Amino acid sequence: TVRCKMDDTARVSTLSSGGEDVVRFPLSSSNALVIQKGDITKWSINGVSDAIVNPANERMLGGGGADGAIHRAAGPDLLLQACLNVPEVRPGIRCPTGEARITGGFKLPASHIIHTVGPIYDLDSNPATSLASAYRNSLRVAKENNIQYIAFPAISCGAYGYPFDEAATVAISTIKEFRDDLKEVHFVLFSPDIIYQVWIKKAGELLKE
Ligand code: AR6
Repeated sequence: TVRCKMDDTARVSTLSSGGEDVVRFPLSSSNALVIQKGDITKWSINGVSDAIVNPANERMLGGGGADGAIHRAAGPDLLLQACLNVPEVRPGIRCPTGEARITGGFKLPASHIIHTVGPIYDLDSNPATSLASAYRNSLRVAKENNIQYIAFPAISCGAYGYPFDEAATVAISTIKEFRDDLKEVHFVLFSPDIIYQVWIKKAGELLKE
């Protein structure tokens, strides 16, 4: 059920991706940004060319928040082994901040997981650049692997402390750059509810013609 009222820039539709309050923003004639509430571990469009993005840390071996939920839902042993197979670039580091790596989705409904690492807001000297890189590299890895549908959480907006409004600006303006490369880019936003409201408002502002 769609409970919120949107302005003319948004067309409301329900998708079979398990979320609530789904709002669709057309990016071009052939693709769209979709914003919804929900649990990203439940998301899938076709289970073949779809990927969820995991807001991981540089070790890439699991953690709390969405990362913990994704590892549990994918099958912890299977996903941990796949992550261990990702080569270290420095001792203990598999995915430096702003970069992205891909693994299978194992027991998840989505076929792939793209692991990326957002900035720790208070420790990064240029958090907006790092966050934009995390989105951009996730989208690039998706494209290289023929992913057509991708779902992001609000990277860095939990444990990593990124202010929601600033994060939404970076997220949505970076996705705009990729408008022709993927069929649909989704945001699946979990908690707190205000993140969803901030994302919808920002998409309305940034995606206006
Ligand atoms: N589906 C969608 N979004 C979720 C889910 C879910 N199942 N669970 C949480 N979120 P966080 P970060 C939201 O902390 O800030 C981990 O320990 C959450 O409410 O998961 O990038 C990693 O191992 C928040 O809005 O990621 C790293 O060490 C958003 O996802 C560190 O946390 C991001 O919160 C990464 O921190």
